Amino acid sequence: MVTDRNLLIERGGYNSRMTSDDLDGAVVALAAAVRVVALTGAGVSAESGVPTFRGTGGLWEGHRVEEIASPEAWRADPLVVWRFYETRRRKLATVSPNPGHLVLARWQERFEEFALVTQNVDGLHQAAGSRDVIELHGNIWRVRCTGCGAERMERRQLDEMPPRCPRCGAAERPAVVWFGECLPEEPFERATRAALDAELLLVVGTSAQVYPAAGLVEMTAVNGGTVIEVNPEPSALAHVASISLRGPSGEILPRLDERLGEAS
Ligand code: BJW
Ligand code: ZN
Repeated sequence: MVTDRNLLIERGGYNSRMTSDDLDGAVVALAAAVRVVALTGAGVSAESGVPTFRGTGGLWEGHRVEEIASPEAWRADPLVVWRFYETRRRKLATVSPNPGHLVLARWQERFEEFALVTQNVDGLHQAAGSRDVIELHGNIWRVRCTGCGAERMERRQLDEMPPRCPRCGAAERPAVVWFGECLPEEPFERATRAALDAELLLVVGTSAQVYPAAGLVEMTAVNGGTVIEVNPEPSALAHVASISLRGPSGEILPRLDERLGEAS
């Protein structure tokens, strides 16, 4: 008989660090949960070919993300900032959701209450079919006028950088949240309520180094909710997790989903 433990041993690599007990525990916790929240980060898109911010490949032309995703960088040189974002946008235009995104999209049907909170700006959860995604750090496909504040979707390749507002002609910036900027109020409030109410919070593919998003994990834990981490590496909040599933989310989430299907 092929058991999870056989599979883990056979597959080696990341999965050899996850025991079948961890997976069993996660399945039991998920099967019993009514109010479930998933908080995702860049790692959930890694298997779609989207680079993460930190760790290997976390630099862009020698800049750390903190240096370029900031109002100071924008003030110093909007063109450098736009080149960074336009390079990412063009790359993102060629990628698709991976099995991890697809499972999270299916889970909006599986659980009575399911909230998907993401730090990602890539729109891949929506492309996978997730509705009502709570975007904490904005969306790379939206631009915001620095003059009148109007926002619009702009998916086309930019022939002028920075693009200009069709209403007032001022420079537009990416409608994303940079360091030192407040998170958009309504999504952050919704995420906070969901995290405080959650019986179970899955923390998927985030280093949990950036606040206030990472603070959501602590909110669930302090309120007595179960935290399950899905990440090949321990995040900064790994100690808060009751269960750690060490591996790529594009493999772990489908296995959890399959096991949940068998359990129901
Ligand atoms: C896999 C995988 C696979 C790999 N499967 N996993 C001290 C304490 C508390 C807060 C602060 C502080 N000092 C400064 C602050 C505030 C600051 C902050 O948190 N800084 C820290 C870095 C210290 N936060 C802010 O400024 C925020 N605003 C704020 O606090 O407002 C209040 C305020 C106002 C005024 C003054 C002061 C405070 C705003 C934060 C905005 C973050 N913006 C970015 C850019 C968005 C736009 C863009 O995309 O360009 O958001 S930065 C970047 O980091 C992006 C991400 O959403 C965010 C989080 O990164 P994430 O997703 O965790 O990615 P990585 O790369 O870090 O991790 C990837 C993970 O995936 C790893 O763990 C891998 O192992 C894993 N992985 N492959 C699953 N296959
Ligand atoms: Zn304008």
